[in-house]
Amino acid sequence: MLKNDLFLRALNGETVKRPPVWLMRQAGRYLPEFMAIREKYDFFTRCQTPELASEITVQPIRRYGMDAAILFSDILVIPQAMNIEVEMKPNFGPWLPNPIRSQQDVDNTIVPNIHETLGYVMDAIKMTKEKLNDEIPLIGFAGSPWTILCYAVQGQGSKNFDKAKGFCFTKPKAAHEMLQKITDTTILYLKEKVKAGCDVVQIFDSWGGMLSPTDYQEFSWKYIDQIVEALADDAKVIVFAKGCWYALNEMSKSRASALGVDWTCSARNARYLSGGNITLQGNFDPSRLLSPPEDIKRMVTQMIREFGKDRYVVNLGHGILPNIPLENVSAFIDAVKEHND
Ligand code: 1CP
Repeated sequence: MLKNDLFLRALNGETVKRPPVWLMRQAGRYLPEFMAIREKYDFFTRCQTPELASEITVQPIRRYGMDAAILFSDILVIPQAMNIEVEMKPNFGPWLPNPIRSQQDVDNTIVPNIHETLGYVMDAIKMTKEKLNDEIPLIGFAGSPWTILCYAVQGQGSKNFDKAKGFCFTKPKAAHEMLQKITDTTILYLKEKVKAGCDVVQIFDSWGGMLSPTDYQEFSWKYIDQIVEALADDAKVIVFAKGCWYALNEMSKSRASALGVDWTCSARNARYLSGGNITLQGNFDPSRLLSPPEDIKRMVTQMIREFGKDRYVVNLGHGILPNIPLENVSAFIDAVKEHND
């Protein structure tokens, strides 16, 4: 039994005293204790060493006491396990030297044995659960198949993922085969993560908003929905699709326990589009954490009033930025914890 199960109760739609709070990308980036580890070990060493990954996961919890922890890892461990080389270049980001551009490239990828390729993630989960000592739930995550395909084809981050979109529109058969392979791998992976101890899983569709509403259904939602269906009996599933307010209605009919909302969609509109019954998560503008602490507190209170305290998880509308003052994060978390309407 978890000592603080507020997050799980909000995902269940139960009445709560205050909404739970955690921050997307809370592990890493802005914390000095993370930067100290980052100086000593390269990115994939941090991911692949359970002692380091579990330590980075609990760092923000020790400092701020969020209501959920998210495992330190990356969405790009999936293409890596599928036989696609992925490097993380300092001050540049992901770099995939041999991107997927043809049917032959798709054929060369594999749906891997999860224990052989990603066993280190399961070890990190087990070690993190020990460190968390049943205080709060642990979130495991994966990228959506579309968002993974974006990197696998583009070969790096991008403002528009033009090569990834071009691949889907000119070689749809190869693209769908690739998306299905990523989906199959992700289902196996997330099921193992739940078995290893994750209480909740979140699917990050960071680049879903690059697609038109029609293309979104074909190239992204169709595959996310397969993952949600496959996992729903095992764990609570949250779908965060940035820029995809237009899909909230369709998503609300799935077996997801909660839907993420970014800051371009109002609480009222998100509630309306999602039918009013499903738990929503979000949607503070990450840049708004640059505001003075008293402004942050006022805006958080306002945001909780707009979403309502029930069926709601307080979060940002995307990941926390690296340049946020530590006391501003405190103001955000404290405002939620002090909330009692
Ligand atoms: O050396 C470093 O520290 C590199 C920075 C870094 C970190 C800290 C990367 C490279 N990944 C991560 C960890 C990470 N990535 C987590 C761990 C938990 C946490 O930080 O709380 C998570 C949840 C992710 C997920 C992730 N990676 C997403 C989805 C969420 C989102 O922010 O949209 C995406 C798109 C990535 C790709 C990625 N990995 C790293 C970078 C710099 C990027 C983004 C590149 C781009 O902008 O395209």
